[in-house]
Amino acid sequence: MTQRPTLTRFLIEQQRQENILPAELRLLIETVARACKTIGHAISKGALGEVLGSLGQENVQGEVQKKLDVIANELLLDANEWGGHLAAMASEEMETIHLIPNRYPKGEYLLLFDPIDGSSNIDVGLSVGTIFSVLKAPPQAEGREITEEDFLQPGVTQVAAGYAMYGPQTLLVLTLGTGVYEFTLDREVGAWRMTDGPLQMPQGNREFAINMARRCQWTPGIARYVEERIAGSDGPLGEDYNMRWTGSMVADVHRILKRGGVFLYPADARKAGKARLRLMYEANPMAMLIEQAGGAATDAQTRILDLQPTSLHQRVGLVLGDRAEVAAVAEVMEPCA
Ligand code: AHM
Ligand code: MG
Repeated sequence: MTQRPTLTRFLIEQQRQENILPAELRLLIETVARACKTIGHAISKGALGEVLGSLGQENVQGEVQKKLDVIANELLLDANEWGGHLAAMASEEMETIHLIPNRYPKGEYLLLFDPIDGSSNIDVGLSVGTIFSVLKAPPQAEGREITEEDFLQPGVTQVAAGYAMYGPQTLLVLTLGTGVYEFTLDREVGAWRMTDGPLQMPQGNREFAINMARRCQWTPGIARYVEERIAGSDGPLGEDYNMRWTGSMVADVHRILKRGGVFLYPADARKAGKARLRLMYEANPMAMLIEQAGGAATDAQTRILDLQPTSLHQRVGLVLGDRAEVAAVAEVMEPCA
């Protein structure tokens, strides 16, 4: 069997060849990857590890927290606090940012994460994931305490993004802005080994992912887009489309990276600003990965990575994947008022 490069080796080679990976960022990626290993281990124990079920409390988003949401959040905070690579962290599970305690050295990076994406799948044994995004603290923050505003940078400024997927295999998919690489956890030796990359998503696969039960939230444009596709070969497009929806964006995005297709979670047309997914730690990192793999990501009109965030937990409509399909969604949308 061929010996595939480990994540550590890949990172060291990136540091040497591309000169795009400062030592602090390498430490950050390795630390996140190590925490994801631990999270994956806890998830795989399931009921035996007494980690399933809810806590009976809500997070800042008003969502009931699963035990694993909190465990994974703590694991990521603990792993990243002391290494000296971070200035602060932010998470889907915390109301505001988490500063690095004064007893530890501070670095120049900001880490954002969704500790468990697809939480509703945890208790039924389906794939879930961890999504992360890395920004640099702005220069004006030097010498003072980091604030929430320092995090509000457009996605185009991300220096790294990725996700771990806890499914049939435990995977880590990563971009440092120089392509997308997939690593599979080799459980026997505890190492991440490269299994794909640089990854280019296939274009032209007629497969879309949308929660059809949210039909009442769609604009007429989104409804038309979906109706044309479910009409199949008898419809205006003359093509059969397939539909997949896992309830875990990580799993849907992973399928799209490997097999092609498009993912849609449009904003709720009935109320401005109402949407399901979060810009800073869901849409932005996934948009960076998808663009790096040759796809596109918009809020149905505007490129996700160009959006200027206005708050940490801001929600946004999201359409990502196949370039032609993302463009087709923009075409059926009504022009902005
Ligand atoms: P979460 O991070 O709280 O789990 O929420 C995000 C998830 C995505 O993974 C997924 O695409 C979406 O919510 C599923 O929403 P729905 O319940 O409408 O199917
Ligand atoms: Mg999520």
